[in-house]
Amino acid sequence: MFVYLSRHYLTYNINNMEKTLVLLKPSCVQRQLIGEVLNRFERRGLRIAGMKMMQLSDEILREHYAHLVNRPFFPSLAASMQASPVVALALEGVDAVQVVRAMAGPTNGREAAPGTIRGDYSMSNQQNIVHASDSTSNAEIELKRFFRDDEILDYTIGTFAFIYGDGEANR
Ligand code: IDP
Ligand code: MG
Repeated sequence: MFVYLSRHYLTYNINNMEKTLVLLKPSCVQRQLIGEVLNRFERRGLRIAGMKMMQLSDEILREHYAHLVNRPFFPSLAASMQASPVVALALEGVDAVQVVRAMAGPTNGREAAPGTIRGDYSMSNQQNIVHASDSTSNAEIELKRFFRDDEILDYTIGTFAFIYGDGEANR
């Protein structure tokens, strides 16, 4: 009875779903790896809540990489991010921020473990295929930077009950 009640409580009173921002960088788009990388997120069970292709402006890049604008490599980083359109993704899941960062692997592709996106597709510290938000607070800020509210779609996927166990995921 207690178990039933606590599960009931979890199911109906806590929303533990997170959304995170991913950018498929020009190093992904130009190497025609969009489908392959997207496939990994889908297979993992993350819901694609938003997706669009866009050419990044100087303004959005200076904001997005504000922590790096004074670094000597910033002009080269900006050029690499503007070399072609990128694909912006809003991905949703339980602990999605941490799950997606782990899937991306560390910044430098040469140091990333095989099995991670960077570890499987990148040989570079800069041309490293994906951006992924590094915290839940940054994810919120970054999602607002790249998506209007009406571009984030609140639909359910039919396999939801087979992606999470009972009471584990609450939308
Ligand atoms: P992250 O993408 O793993 O979060 P950050 O330190 O936030 O790494 O850096 C943002 C991006 O800037 C990296 O993904 C990479 O493309 C680029 N970058 C970081 N450090 C260097 C560097 O030392 N040289 C060139 N590019 C860099
Ligand atoms: Mg970062």
